[in-house]
Amino acid sequence: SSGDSVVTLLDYGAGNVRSVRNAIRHLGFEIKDVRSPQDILNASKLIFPGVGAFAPAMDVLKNTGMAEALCAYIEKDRPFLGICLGLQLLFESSEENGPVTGLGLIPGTVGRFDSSKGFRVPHIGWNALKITKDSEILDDIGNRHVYFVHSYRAMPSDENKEWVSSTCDYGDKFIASIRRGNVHAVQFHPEKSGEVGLSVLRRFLNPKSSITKKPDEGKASKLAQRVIACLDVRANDNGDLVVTKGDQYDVRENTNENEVRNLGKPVELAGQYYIDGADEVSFLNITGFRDFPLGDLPMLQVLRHTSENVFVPLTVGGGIRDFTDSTGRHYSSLEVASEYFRSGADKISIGSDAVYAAEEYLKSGVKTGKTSLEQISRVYGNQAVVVSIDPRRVYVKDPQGVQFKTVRVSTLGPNGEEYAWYQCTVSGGREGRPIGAYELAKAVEELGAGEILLNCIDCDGQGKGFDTDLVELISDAVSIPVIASSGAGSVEHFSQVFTKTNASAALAAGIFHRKEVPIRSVKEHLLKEGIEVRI
Ligand code: 1PR
Repeated sequence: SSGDSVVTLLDYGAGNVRSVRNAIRHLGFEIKDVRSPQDILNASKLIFPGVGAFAPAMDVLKNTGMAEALCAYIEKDRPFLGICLGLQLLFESSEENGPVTGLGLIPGTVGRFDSSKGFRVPHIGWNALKITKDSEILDDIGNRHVYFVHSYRAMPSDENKEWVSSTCDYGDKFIASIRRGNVHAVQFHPEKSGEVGLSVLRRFLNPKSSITKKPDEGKASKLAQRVIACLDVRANDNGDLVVTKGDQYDVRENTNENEVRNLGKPVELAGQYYIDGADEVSFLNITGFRDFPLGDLPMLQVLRHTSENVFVPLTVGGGIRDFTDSTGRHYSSLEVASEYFRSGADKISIGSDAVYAAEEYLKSGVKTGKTSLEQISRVYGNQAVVVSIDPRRVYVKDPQGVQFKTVRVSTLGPNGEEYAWYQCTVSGGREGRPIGAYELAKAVEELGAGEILLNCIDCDGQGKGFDTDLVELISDAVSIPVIASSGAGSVEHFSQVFTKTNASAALAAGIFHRKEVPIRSVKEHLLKEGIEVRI
């Protein structure tokens, strides 16, 4: 094959680089995988999408001789693009479980974001950049947002300023990209940054064909509020996977047949939402609590196909737990999650199993390290682990004596109750558990959740707006991002939840599936209301 259309990919097997592969192929390039240090030295273009944690990545690079080859390749000014950890590893050291020594090509230490400044860590979401020098690959970015997901960052200094090509503001003004000659690295994820991200990759892969123009300097922005499209997926009675949508979690039609409501095909709808400007797409395998997902190969197929054309983050949930099949073969929740990641998920979300884990943890006060939540976040990082909460409102007359955190509700209960607590449920809302959403949220944050998807059974499918009492309660209780879900019926509901609460994202399903409110209208409305969004 002609050298020009081949790009060499350094994948040391620590996680999901499927989306990077998909993006490269989408742009018409072939991928050659690095098998030996020599492959690095022979590359004509090298992409290094670092995944996982700093220390294990450095260990692999050193033990395989690839660290030396990488340094030699970069010192010769050969075309290089590092992504995320692939940027951080170029620095002298990192504080991540460290200090740990890095490749030492760029002066500086990679440190953790300081969550005490009131900024949620991990930094997840869309920001614009401040371009500080001509870096060619960023020429199409201008004021547009790109997608970040990380807890550690490198900071600009006098020592490394010749490298820094853009910065981003998130509590700290950190390094968003570096460039020296043919050597580039970005902290954000071009493979997950929509069309803008693809343009970054295209300019790296194909520098000659890029028209040079004076780059727009951009302006660093606040973190954009995300709008997420959610697809509840399950097999219908014919065994076909369909996008369905419940009414307070009841997904069956009110007909004699009582069939599962069918709102479309998962891959098609996800592709449409990407084009329409969704900042993320979530799939929830809503019968995963009873059907084993690895027996449910169509769901993995859905992820594989979706990730070929959807270049924003994908989350998948449902059925992530330990499982023993009918032949006695045991699958750990980590294996289930790994299969989801390998198939194209960027994040997994855990529902029922996180409730049991939180109950245990609150009872014993001990982190066993064995729960699915802990295991998956240890291996893939907490930014890859979402906990999905399915609470139901329980009104009370008097908060005194209620053992769960109550809120004063903005709309009185059916018997004039002024207070409520939010009871967590498992198995798709079928069973209430002795734990509140507030208690659960705090516990799962400690156990390693990186984000909370906050549903509300009372509001689901009602189109009357988000439960802002609940969203306020939870988003103020934790320092990880909270996604408000359930009840969106109009564009105003989105601005309400963002102005009344500290939600980082808002998710909707029904209004998008029924084409009642397009994603674009939601974004335009938020923009008009002065709320930062990615357009
Ligand atoms: O318990 O780990 O197997 O995960 C099961 C997952 O499936 C959980 O994330 C749970 O929320 C979800 N789930 C289970 N049953 C249902 C159901 O509807 N019968 N769906 C279900 C949850 C809520 C949202 C919905 C929003 C927005 N659905 O996904 O998309 O409420 O809807 P709206 O905008 O139309 O109001 P496990």
